[in-house]
Amino acid sequence: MPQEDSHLIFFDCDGNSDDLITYLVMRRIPSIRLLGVNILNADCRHEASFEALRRIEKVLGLTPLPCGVHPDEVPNPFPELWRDDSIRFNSLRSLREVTKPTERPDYAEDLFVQSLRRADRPVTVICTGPLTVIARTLARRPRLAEKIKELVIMGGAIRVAGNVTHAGTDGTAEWNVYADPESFAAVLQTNVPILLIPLDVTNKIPVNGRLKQAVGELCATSLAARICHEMWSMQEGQDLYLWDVTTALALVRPDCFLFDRIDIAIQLEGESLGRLHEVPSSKGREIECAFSCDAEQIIDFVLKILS
Ligand code: AGV
Ligand code: CA
Repeated sequence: MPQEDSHLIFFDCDGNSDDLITYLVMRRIPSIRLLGVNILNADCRHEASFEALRRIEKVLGLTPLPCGVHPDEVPNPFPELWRDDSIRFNSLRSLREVTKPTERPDYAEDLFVQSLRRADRPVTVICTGPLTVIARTLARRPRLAEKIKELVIMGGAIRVAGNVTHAGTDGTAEWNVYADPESFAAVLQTNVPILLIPLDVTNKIPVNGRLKQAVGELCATSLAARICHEMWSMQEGQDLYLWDVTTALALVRPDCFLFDRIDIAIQLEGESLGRLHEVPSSKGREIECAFSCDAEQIIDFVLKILS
C-alpha cells in the first residue's frame, strides 16, 4: 500500500488488556503506520503496562516503537483491582520469559508533541483512555491542533447505560470520560474533528465464551492469539468487551459501522458526572458518532489479524 494511503496513527491508551491488545492488533494491520504510543496511568499501573508492552513487542519480534507514559493520577481513579491487572500481565506464561526493558519511557506529552511536529501530514490519534494528555497538549500548544487529522475516541454512552457504578454516581457515565471529565470537556472546546466510539457500539462485542474459544483455537499456531487468550483468562469473571480494539477498527473497517453526526454536551457535576448528552443540532459540539456495528464481521477481522 502506498504510504499516502496508509493511516498515520498515534496511539493514546491507558494500558489495560484491551489497550495492549489494540496495540498488538494495530501492529499487524499493514495499512497502519504507527508513530508511537502513550500510556496514561489510569486503568493500569503505567510502569507495569510499559513493561508489558515492551515484552509483547519482544515476544512477537516487533521493533520497539517510541513509548511515553503519563505518571500523574487522573481526577477520578479507576478501581485498584483493574489497575493491578497490568502488573500480572508481566507474569503471563507467554510474556514472563522475555527480559524486562532496561530503558525508561519518554514523557507522554513530549512524545506526543514531537510525533505531531515531525509528522509529514496530519495524524489520526486513537484515544482509548481518558483525554488528559490530549487536553494538556492542546491547551499549551493550540496550534498543534492543525497536525491532528482526527481524534478517534473510545468513550461515552449516548443512547445506552454507562459503566461507572460507583457509589454517588447514577450509572450513566462511561469510565474513560468519567475518569477525567474536564479534559474531555476541554477537547470538545477545540475544533479538532472527533469520531466517537461509545458503549452503544462496543456493547455488541463482548469478550464471551465464543470469542475466547475461537482465539483459544489459534493459540497453537499464533503467539499473538496466546497473549490475548492468557490476558482474558487472567481477567476471567470481569465483564470485558473489545472496547478499544473496536475503536481502532472503526478507522480501518468503516464499512462495518453505522455513523451519525450528532451534537453532544458533557455533564461536569452531580451524580451524572462524565455523562455525554445528545443535544439538538447546533446546541452542542458536533461530532461523528458510531451507533452500531456488524459484530460478526468485526470478530472475523480480529481473528484473521490474530492468526
Ligand atoms: O470503559 C471502557 C474502557 C476501555 O477503554 N476501560 C476498559 C477499556 O480499555 C474501562 C473499563 C470498563 N470496565 C472495565 C474497564 C473492566 N471490567 N475492567 C477494566 N477496565
Ligand atoms: Ca482503555
